[in-house]
Amino acid sequence: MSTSNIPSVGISELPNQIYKKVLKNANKHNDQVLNLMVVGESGLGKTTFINTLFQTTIKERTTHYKRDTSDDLLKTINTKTTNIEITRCVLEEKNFNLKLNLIDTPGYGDFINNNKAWLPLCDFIDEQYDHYMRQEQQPFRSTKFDLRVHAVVFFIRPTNGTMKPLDIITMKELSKKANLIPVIAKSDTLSANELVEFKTKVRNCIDEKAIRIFTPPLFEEDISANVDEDTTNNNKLAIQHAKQLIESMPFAIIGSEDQYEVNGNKVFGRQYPWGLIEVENEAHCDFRKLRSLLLRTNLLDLINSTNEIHYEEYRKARLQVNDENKDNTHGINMVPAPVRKLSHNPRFKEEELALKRYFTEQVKVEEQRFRQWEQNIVNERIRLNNDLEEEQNKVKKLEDQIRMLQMKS
Ligand SMILES: Nc1nc2c(ncn2[C@@H]2O[C@H](COP(=O)(O)OP(=O)(O)O)[C@@H](O)[C@H]2O)c(=O)[nH]1
Ligand SMILES: [Mg+2]
Repeated sequence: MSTSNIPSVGISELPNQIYKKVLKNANKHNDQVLNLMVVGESGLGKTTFINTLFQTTIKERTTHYKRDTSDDLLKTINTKTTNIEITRCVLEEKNFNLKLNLIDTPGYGDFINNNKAWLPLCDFIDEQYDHYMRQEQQPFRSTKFDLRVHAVVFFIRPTNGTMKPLDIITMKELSKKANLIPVIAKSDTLSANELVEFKTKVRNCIDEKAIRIFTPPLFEEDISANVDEDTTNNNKLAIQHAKQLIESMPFAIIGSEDQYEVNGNKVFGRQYPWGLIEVENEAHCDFRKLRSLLLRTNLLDLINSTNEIHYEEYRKARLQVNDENKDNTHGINMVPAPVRKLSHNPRFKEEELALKRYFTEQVKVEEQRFRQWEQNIVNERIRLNNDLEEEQNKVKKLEDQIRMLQMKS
């Protein structure tokens, strides 16, 4: 990947105060980690979005690894995946290091029975809280592995109609556990008017169903604080930017890994017979706004609210359960492992069905083989009986001959 024309994402261009806050926070924990999860039906451009985010943001991709939740036997029976795939990279700017973990979740909504399709996703988020909580209980805990999901970018199918019930309920469930950021996927497939209409529909639906989405905080009280003029102006700019972000939600996004030349500059975009749609052009889509929210202006809000609200809620709930079970723990206050709910996973359900079918067929084949074998034995017995009868007849004949001979002599 060429890195020469990648613009700086601008962590160091943050309003001064926020930049200092980010730096302070980062130094405290050495590096800052941001874990982003993408969720949505197949084909809505999640993988493309991750790659676009990399290519427009990241200077160097360090590692790539997969966390595969399937086991080999099941994979040979059903190759369709609801895996969790994690791509890691480090974003470096000045003295600031941001470790970015992008969590892709292919397979959501792909099944015939999508009942509770959100559960594997919620389970993954809970597992990370649980893992972090266990590390907090260790006596030596200076460096912690942290894969708590700081934001879930939820991809909504662009339509003229309404949102899918499965998406509504999944958004609702995810929003109880993490910062949810809904986006309208492939927004280039809607006309400008359709997009405005659909955005309104999605916003109304979010209000109606009381889905708690992440909203950039305004910090208006900072304006009235007794600070110098520069800081006040910076704060005003930050509030203005936050208001713009809120007005544009849910962000209409476009992903592309193809570059085109515009006025001598290479830009990512999608080429149509009637023109080029540019990923990073604010007049064409909200990709820049989303990237700014995630990696720039609201990076710290996402991290802090995950820690202070979502993780805290999980921790409290877990400790409460633990308190109720205290009598059984012999005074040791360890966190019990969460109950695994694999049977809710539609992928496992379908694999279970496939396994059952496979075993039923195998049993049939074996039964058939056994019957054939039984028949062979019966046939063999009949043959042996016949042989025996024949031999007995022969013996009888010989005995008769002997008797005849004896009588003659
Ligand atoms: N029109 C349009 N197509 C897109 C966009 N993003 C991705 N695609 C295309 O949609 C297809 C599926 O994308 P992919 O990223 O694999 O989707 P995923 O299954 O959600 O990971 C690919 O052919 C992409 O090139 C977009 O913003 N607009
Ligand atoms: Mg994909």
